Amino acid sequence: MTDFFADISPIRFAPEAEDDLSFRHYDPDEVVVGKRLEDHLRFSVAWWHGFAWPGGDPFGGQTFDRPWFPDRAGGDTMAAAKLKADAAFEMFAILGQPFFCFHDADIRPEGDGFAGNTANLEEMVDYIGAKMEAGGPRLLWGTANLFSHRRYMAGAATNPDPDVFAFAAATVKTCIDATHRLGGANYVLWGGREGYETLLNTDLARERQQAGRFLCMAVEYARKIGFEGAILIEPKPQEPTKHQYDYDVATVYGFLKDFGLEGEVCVNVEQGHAILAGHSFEHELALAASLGIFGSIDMNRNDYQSGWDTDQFPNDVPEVARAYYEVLRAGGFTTGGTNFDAKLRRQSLDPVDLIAAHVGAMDVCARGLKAAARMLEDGALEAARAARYAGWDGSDLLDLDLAAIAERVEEQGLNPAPVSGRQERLENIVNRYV
Ligand code: XLS
Ligand code: NI
Ligand code: NI
Repeated sequence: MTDFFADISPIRFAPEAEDDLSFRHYDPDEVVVGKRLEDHLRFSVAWWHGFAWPGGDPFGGQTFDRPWFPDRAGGDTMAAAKLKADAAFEMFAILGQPFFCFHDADIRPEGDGFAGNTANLEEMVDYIGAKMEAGGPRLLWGTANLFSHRRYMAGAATNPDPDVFAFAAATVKTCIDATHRLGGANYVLWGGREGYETLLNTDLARERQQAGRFLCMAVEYARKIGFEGAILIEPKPQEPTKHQYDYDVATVYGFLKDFGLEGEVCVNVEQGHAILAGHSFEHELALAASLGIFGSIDMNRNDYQSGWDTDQFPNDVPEVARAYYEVLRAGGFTTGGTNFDAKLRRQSLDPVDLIAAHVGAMDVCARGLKAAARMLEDGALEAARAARYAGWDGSDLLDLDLAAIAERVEEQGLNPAPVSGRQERLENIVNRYV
């Protein structure tokens, strides 16, 4: 037990409450299009931003004062990691969300090389596993941090040094093991530093081959040990390297096709990454669904003015509603969920800020999902879409060749008249619900 969240009681659904620590829109048991909200949204808390991030920015370091941070915990790094886990599970009990996510480096202290890291990870997996068995949330996904340590400064799988590739591959093995042991629903690989700063020192073709082989190895190993969860790539166009190899959903799909993994690996789409790539979140979700690779989401927004990954908690209901509309159209989550890969602003110092951030985000998502469900139930958007393409029903046009089409156009004297796209009317329909 810590006293970090000392006086904060479990958050309840209380739409009329006066305080800011109640859910006004998120009632886990409310049934929306045939499913409880909790089962639709599958909320997850990210260990790294909530408990490991010190509050730094490019101009200054740590602003948060957490008892498990090295400056307060003394030399016993394993005791500090356990204290951090205690606080995390105390927050989970307050929020009542069904899932969490972690990188190896979030939950275990840095060890002495690979063997030390692995021993620390295993000890922390036992510690966390016991808390999960005692009724804590489940693991949405695990992942490996292959980007913070200086050994990875030139990438992990795409590193010019094969020893770094080996260290990273061995580390991914331990992280898949950990995820499997904790019953994870997915395993995620985000590109980290898989990209480059300058072409002048980069063999792009070779690095891409290394990344492809690395991913094949991860998939083969996961299946070999009987891990049944989904394996997900998280696209991101830039940051930390200038050009990341997993730029966006379309790029990742091309990469998967190239290595024969399109049936094995899906995507974890992050809202902020979509924006960095110059897309909307809903575009990336719709594309992933249409390619059959939609897996899960990281629901954290970017500041539209900043041009970098600000990882803010969601607070824009119409934007969130448009995203969940695509999630619902795709049939909803199966193994995936809504992970808040979001961090506090660095001035939000108090433990209660962390709770309030998640409470607000869960409420925004609940409002968004309910609006999306009503839009879908209304049917007007889907009916308009179907009507727009109705001319294709029963058409054999795509089976013909150009000459046959030309003949037909002439024969039938085709002279198509333009039809309204009705965009404003459709936007007005959305506006009824958000
Ligand atoms: C970074 C990513 C990262 C992944 C997990 O921008 O969002 O946090 O979600 O490695
Ligand atoms: Ni991100
Ligand atoms: Ni993310």
